[in-house]
Amino acid sequence: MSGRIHSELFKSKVMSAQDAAALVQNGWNIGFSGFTGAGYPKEFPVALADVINAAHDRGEEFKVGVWTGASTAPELDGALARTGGVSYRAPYQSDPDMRKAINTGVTYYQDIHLSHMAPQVFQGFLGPLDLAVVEASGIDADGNIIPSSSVGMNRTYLEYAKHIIIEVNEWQSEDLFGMHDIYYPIGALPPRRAPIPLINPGDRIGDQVMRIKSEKVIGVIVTDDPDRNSPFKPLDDDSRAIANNLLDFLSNEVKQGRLPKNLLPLQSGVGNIANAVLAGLLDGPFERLTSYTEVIQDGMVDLLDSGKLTVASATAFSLSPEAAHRMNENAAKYREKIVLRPQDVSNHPEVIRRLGVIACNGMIEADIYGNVNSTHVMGSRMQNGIGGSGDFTRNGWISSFVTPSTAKGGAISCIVPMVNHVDHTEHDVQVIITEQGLADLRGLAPRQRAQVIIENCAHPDYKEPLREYVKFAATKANGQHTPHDLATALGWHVRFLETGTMQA
Ligand code: 0RQ
Repeated sequence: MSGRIHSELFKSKVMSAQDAAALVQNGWNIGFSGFTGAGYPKEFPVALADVINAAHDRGEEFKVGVWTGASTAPELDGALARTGGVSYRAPYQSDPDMRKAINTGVTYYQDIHLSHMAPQVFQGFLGPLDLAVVEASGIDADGNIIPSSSVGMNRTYLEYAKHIIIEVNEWQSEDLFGMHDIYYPIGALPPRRAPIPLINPGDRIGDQVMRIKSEKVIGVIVTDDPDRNSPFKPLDDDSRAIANNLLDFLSNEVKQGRLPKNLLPLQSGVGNIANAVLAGLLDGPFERLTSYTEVIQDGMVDLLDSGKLTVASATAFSLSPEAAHRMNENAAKYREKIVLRPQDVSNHPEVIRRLGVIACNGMIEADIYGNVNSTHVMGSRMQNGIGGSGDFTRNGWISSFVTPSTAKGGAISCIVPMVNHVDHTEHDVQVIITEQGLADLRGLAPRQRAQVIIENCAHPDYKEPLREYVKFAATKANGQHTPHDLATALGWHVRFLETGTMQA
């Protein structure tokens, strides 16, 4: 029996993952914990995949809807996607097998802003939730859940679901207790919604544990499995150049008096470039930094260790194995400086706007007028999803996007005449950064933006073709505000699909 379960009632509900999975019925919607590979249930989804496969082998239909906080791991998204039994998936994923299920048309995917997921569930927009399966680092004597390495959608799913299964994971540090801040009033519906009383990134405004109705709990599973902690790639020259361009820009903002010396709360997306930006901050001139973001990755933990970052607010970790080990060993120390919140608080538009968050996210491509595509490859294929990038971009003090100027060995320009899908419109995007340079779009009209984006950000191989497009579009366009030649605007993508390169 696990020493992490302090409630007698819940001790009596311990069962195997297989027995728990056998309780699921065809057609159920299941809300799983998990955000960027942290705090997702590890054994139940694999057991559920076996149940689905066995039903399919018998020739029976068995499909489930899969709701999460954000991306999970091969044991959850991967295992379930491979069954072909996921009918619906929301809101963010990055698993190769789930991506395949979506792009082959097996799974319907709804790419919802992460801050919208909880309100949409409570508003009833996504239908009923039959089951919540949530990882915990423990259950206290009163039957409350002590969260693990992510909070994400857990509070919402535990409240909204008809049934609950808890995975108590002994791999997670017990010292995570006290790191979480579960703010309940945010679940209220209009007209009972009230302002969120969060003034500084590190403020604690809620509970340390999540309350549940014990009668809804149909099973408790005990596990001892690590999170999906992927190592970061070593920093390459492009990532370093992109990071330096952003840091120079921020230094100049301080010089111009538009930002205080310790900047404003930072949000940084996931991935290697974001980590390079954080590494750059470690060597940079800024002190007493704060962060109001959704994921805490290695670079942020290093910044906390160095004392350059005083506090980090997020909803989850996204750590390398080495940093996860460090976190597990030292959670009691880190919980003084780290707050993990539900994703509808970490990503709340009003809070982000009021705190003045500096947003920096990755993108697939941008067009010459400043529209950004974060999600689609060549018009139709889903990569990951919008995640929290929209929450932070529209509401940030400064909203920036980073990408290498080319992809696939130079066959693709990440600066194109027209994006093949728009996630972030020209109205929201203020700064675009590649290894070539930085385009500051603030105060510029579309035709002015085209000039700085092409000259500062495009790869030398694509600069002249982009300049030619601008000239040609001006002769064909039916207006000179955002001149386009609709017949050729997506021609570069078409050429890539037909020939394997955007180069003429
Ligand atoms: O393809 O996987 O086949 O190698 O796209 O590109 O360069 O590895 O970049 O991992 O930083 O991801 C936008 C996807 C960038 C990410 C995106 C191909 C490229 C590669 C991945 P391969 P990289 P990254 C916080 C905020 C949305 C969510 C978000 C993302 C693959 O940043 O998901 O911001 N953002 N959330 O070759 C065709 C192009 C391409 C291209 C790159 N122009 N055309 N393919 N690729 N550029 C986190 C959360 O919200 C949880």
